[in-house]
Amino acid sequence: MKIFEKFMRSNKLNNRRLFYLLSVFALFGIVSLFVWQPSAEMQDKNESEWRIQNIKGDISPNDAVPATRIPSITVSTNMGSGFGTNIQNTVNGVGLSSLSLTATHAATIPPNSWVSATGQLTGTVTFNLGGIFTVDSFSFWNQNGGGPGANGSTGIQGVAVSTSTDGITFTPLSGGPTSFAQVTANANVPPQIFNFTPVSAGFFRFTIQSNYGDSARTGFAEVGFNAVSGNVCTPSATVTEGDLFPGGIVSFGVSTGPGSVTVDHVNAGTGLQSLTVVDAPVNAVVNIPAFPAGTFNPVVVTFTPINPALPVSFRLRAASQFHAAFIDVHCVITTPTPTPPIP
Ligand SMILES: [Ca+2]
Repeated sequence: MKIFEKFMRSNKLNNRRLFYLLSVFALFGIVSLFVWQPSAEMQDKNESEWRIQNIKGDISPNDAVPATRIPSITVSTNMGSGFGTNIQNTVNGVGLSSLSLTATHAATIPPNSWVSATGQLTGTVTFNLGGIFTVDSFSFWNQNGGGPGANGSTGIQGVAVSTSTDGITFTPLSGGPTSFAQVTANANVPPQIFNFTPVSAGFFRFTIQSNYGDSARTGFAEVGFNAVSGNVCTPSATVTEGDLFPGGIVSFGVSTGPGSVTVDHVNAGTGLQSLTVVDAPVNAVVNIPAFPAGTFNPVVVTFTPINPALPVSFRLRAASQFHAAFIDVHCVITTPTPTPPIP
């Protein structure tokens, strides 16, 4: 427990804070008992000094959240997790000075950041936004000088960013970054903020290609995504009889959500055989996901306004073998008209 003793000597703590810190040590210690023990993995001096500090700056993920930061993101990776870290530490706000997209992040330590399993330097990290949002920027805090690698060498360098509406088919993010900056500072680090053309997305993915020299692990501290407020409309949908045998209206359940229309064939008959856009959509890019012909499962159609200040409308045609329905989708203007200045 050399690190603990060093930590205790170098900090003048009142009893209350000491109790808090000891509680954190106790909780974290159970998980990380083995990784903090001397071992072959720990012989790297830089990494063995990855220390517990700046806990005071951490906040609870349950704090109130500003409207623009997408609040409930889950994340997964194929790179494993090292040092007792958890990939959720990169989206839950722990380590941030506030739950905002401009907050600073504390020095990276195991409870507030994520590093890969040993040797897993590249791979993917996939963020599930918890719904379809129109996203026009994200804030990224790299693994910093807090460690485990010295001077932020564990941080992500080369990266490709892609997005998806269904979590299966990913498309490169137009105008997205191809690298993240190295962060040598180890306290109160501001984010890198990346702006891009608004994209309708339910998922973001980082395909990590390199780090800044740590031969053992790659990691980062936090990411936050900015949802464009006010222009993700929940449309109205009017269902009318289609162009096949009567019975189209009752064959399909139709519901709407933010930026989406869900079409669900009743659990009988021949199922959903085709789903198409009729004529050119007005002011929208419409995405119809692939689905197995004859499915009885809901199919979620998503759309993004081309100009968020203008109305959207388009018509879908859903069909089974014998019945069809037209679904007219409308969004009114959702961006408030600017108030003229008072003379
Ligand atoms: Ca964090």
